[in-house]
Amino acid sequence: MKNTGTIIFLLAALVLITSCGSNENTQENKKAAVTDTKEKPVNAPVFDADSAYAYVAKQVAFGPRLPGSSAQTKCAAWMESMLKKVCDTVYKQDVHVKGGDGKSLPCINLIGVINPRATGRILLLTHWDSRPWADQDTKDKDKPIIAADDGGSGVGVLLELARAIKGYHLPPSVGIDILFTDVEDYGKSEWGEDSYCLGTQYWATHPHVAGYKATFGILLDMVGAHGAQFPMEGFSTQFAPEIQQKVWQAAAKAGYSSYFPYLPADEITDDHVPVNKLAGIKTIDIINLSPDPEHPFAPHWHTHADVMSIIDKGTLKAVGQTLLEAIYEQSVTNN
Ligand code: AHN
Ligand code: ZN
Repeated sequence: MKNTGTIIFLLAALVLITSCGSNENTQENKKAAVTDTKEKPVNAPVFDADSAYAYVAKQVAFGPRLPGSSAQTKCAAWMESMLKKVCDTVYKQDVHVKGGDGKSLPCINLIGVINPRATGRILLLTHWDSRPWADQDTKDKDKPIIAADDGGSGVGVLLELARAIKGYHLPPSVGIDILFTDVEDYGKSEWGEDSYCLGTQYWATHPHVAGYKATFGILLDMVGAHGAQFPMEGFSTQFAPEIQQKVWQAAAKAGYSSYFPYLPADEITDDHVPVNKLAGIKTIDIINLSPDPEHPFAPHWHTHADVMSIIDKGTLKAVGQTLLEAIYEQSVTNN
């Protein structure tokens, strides 16, 4: 017994001495190891453009998503069910907004939240409604457009992005909020700039969570067309130049500089304006623009040519992969 006790004592002393002697080193090693994990970039997941394309097709199949239509309620129910599969919490704002013509318009905003407790948050938004008029077309100007690109493409990209994140380890310090905003395109220039973006104006003054803030926001608008170009939209450069730089760098890193040229472009009154001005969240717009200030939008814009055949998987991929790159890059710098 005595011998055993002595042996145990000697062993314990040995362990103590050894650990004391190497204490500093061990601490340093630990620190180095932790720093290594923090600084090691988490590779972004792969964006599946086939899946994004299928989501756009599904949305378009509901028909024009006009305020008060059954396509509006059916499409909203589908988007809500899709968000519920890949987000931790889903909020629905089922309200009425006032159109430029004075009409009371049903408006459904959906918000999907990933990692709700994270204080560093990225807001990703896009409108999902269809323009009720094809005013840029030569015929059937008073009929609604299908809006595959201008209303469908952003939803397809963001649903697929959320699905990709769900199957991958997004660090818990990064939160993602996906806002599908309604009644963006019920505007006319003669009614004033404020006649656009009604759903976002509502959300920016009545956020899904009181006092909601995000670190920054990214708006997607017309991100699916063949031959799309995303130069640096002017209001984004004014409101959030550092976010614009970050996203364009992410595009370059992902290999999509040909879609995201470092070129200044027109200022577009779009959903990012109320998010910046009313919600106070630095937000940029990724929007298909031509360098010609006389004709800033693509030829299919607000015409009956805005249908599935205009959608290109290569464009969806460029935008989706760039966003994933920017998000997972953020997760490195956030820590
Ligand atoms: C204006 O035409 C003033 N703004 C463009 C906003 C918009 C409409 N984006 C898509 N459709
Ligand atoms: Zn539009």
